[in-house]
Amino acid sequence: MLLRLSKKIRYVIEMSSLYPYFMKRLMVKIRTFFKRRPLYPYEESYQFDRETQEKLDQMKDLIPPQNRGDSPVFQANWSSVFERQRLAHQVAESVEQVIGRNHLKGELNSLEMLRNIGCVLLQNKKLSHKTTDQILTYFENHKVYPSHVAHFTLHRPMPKKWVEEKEPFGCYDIKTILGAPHIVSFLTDPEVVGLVADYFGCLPTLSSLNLFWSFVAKKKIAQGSQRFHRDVNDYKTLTLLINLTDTTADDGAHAYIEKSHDYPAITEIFQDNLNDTLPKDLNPLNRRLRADDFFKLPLNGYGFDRLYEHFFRNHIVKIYGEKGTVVLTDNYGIHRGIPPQRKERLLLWVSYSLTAVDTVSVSVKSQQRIHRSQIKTVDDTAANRYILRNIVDFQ
Ligand SMILES: O=C(O)CCC(=O)C(=O)O
Ligand SMILES: [Fe+2]
Repeated sequence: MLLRLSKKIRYVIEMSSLYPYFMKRLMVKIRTFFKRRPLYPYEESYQFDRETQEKLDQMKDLIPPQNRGDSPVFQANWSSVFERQRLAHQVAESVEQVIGRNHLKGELNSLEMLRNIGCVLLQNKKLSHKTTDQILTYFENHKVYPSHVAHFTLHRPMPKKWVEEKEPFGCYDIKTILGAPHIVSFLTDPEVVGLVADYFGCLPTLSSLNLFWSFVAKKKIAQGSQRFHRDVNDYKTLTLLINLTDTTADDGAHAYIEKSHDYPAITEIFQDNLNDTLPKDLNPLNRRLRADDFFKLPLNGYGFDRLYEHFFRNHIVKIYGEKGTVVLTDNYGIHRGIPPQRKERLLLWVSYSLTAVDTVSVSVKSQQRIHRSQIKTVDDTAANRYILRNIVDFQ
């Protein structure tokens, strides 16, 4: 009884640096509940070009709404990692049946690496310094939202120097991101999309696009997504992380627990005997932990950093590198951003999933897309219209 109480108290304390993060989300929910207008450019609901809409309608006949990430009743609370895997297969098969794969093919070594480890450095996709510098200059001249993603902001965008004094993160909305040079064409890179499609077993949907600053940590405390967690947006997700500033281990690295992305992989690194030395107050259950328990932790796995360190210390990799470095990760695997100590970091993320839309999953209005007439570098193909439908209006 006493132990249980002490565990709860410990968890509450452990979570304290996450309260501002959860508080902001709660405030956004309250705003939405009271029908306050979003503070970012938005659309009431996405309308798609006719061909894409027809395909989505066919998918509706094959996939029940609770398994479709673009439906408000989508259930991301699968009962186990095995259930998630089973649903992933089912949904991918249906998407494949409707959309096909368009002969896209990824590189085999990278696919192996993704499957075995959960993340891979895409060396041949590295952006040149000239490209990253042009992108950086563009963003330095735009105001930022004092938020980690634009649709969770509680304020309108403001000058970066104001935001960096007070906030751990600052970000841009989709319209601003896509207005930057070079970014759009990267999103439909056939090798990257092919790799994602091979991993999923179907053509992906671009489900989330974000570009944000991680500012130098004020009190050296990890905030929000700088604590270990899983991203649980769909039955399968992959995220491209593209550094737009130079990063080092202490300045802008992303930490990933190798092999934590699926069950067969985690069993390769899970050591039962580490239960023997696990401090009692770190154990969330009253029994020895098993590998599959690491997929069932509450709050998307937030708040268990010391538990992960105990079991997986030797498998936490820090991913960093020169500006332009591109990494593809299965972000269901346990990961975090490391709070920068001396130098801020600008990171572009591009998430692909089976059917999910990130704003639908958090019940806020979708960010405004860019119109196809504003992007000259992307081919107007059926595949591109489907993949990019949440960020580009092809009507
Ligand atoms: O900042 C990072 O490297 C990770 C961000 C992240 O995990 C998230 O936003 O969910
Ligand atoms: Fe994350």
